Amino acid sequence: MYGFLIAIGVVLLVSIIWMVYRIQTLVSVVKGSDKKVVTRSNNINAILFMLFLFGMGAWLFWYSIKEYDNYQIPIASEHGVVTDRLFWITMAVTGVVFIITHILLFWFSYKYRYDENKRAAYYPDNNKLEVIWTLVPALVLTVLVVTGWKAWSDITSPAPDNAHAIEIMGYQFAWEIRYPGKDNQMGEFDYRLITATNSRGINFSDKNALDDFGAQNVVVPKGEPVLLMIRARDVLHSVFIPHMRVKMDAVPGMPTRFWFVANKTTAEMQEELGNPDFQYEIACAEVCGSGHFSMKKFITVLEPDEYQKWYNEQATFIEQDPDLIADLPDDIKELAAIQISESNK
Ligand SMILES: [Cu+2]
Repeated sequence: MYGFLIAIGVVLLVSIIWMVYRIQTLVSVVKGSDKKVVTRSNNINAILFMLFLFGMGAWLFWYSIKEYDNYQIPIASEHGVVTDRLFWITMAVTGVVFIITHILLFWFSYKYRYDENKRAAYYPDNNKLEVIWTLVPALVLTVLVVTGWKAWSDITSPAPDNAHAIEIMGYQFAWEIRYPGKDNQMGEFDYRLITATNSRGINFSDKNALDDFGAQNVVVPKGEPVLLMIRARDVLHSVFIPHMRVKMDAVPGMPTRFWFVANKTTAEMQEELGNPDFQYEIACAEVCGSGHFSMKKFITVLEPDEYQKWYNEQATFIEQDPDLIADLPDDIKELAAIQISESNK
């Protein structure tokens, strides 16, 4: 509310200043001294253009250098190398064009400001020039878009058959993680089944759900494909794993996915960074409400054999809370009992 009032105040203040300026100009027009005023305000504006060019330019360079390390965090996934290369190529191409065009934009505004003694040259068109400045950007953009599209379709294409499926569901304000259990088949879900004890809405009458289990944090094996099955329970969220260069929206009612191969274990990254406390982080990259900041999880990358060991040690949802299937038909309960006794062997 205060922000809104302050914004209105600023708008009013700016319009008052502008009105005063207009009145001054009108007065000088009436007095017949308007030419001088116009020349002076043109000169002031021309100088402001140059000040802006150098001021903003210097700030931009300073900021880019200061924050450079944040653009360069170590990569821990296979496709991350491709994504980063694309990012820097695009940055270089658009950066060079941005710098040249902005220097020209501000420099021309300064150099060609109003001058009584100058006459503009009549130069209506130049077909050759127009063809060049249409074709060159079109070609460059086509190359950028096609390579970007290829990288994108590699990421979003169906995951390999041997991929480890992991479900990550966003809600206000946390993530819930689910593994498909020994059968590697994720059980169905339905939002109508969500209760206080079944927060993910898992459909336990689907036999694939009987061995599903939850986890506090995401654990994945190194060097093997991982498929993130992403969904949201309430509003838009976004799964962001900076070191893996993974980012995908979590959309209510429209599951999304992202598959990747992590290629450095947490232990290896801790060694590389010289930081024994380092953990890969998962953050929510969609401002999803007042508790957005708390949507933080860790993702641990283990060697495949360590991962298998961890995987086999997890207790299923039903083992932890047998009431989940209390109202279901007897054959489901029997199946669940058989699975539990097998896993305890
Ligand atoms: Cu969120």
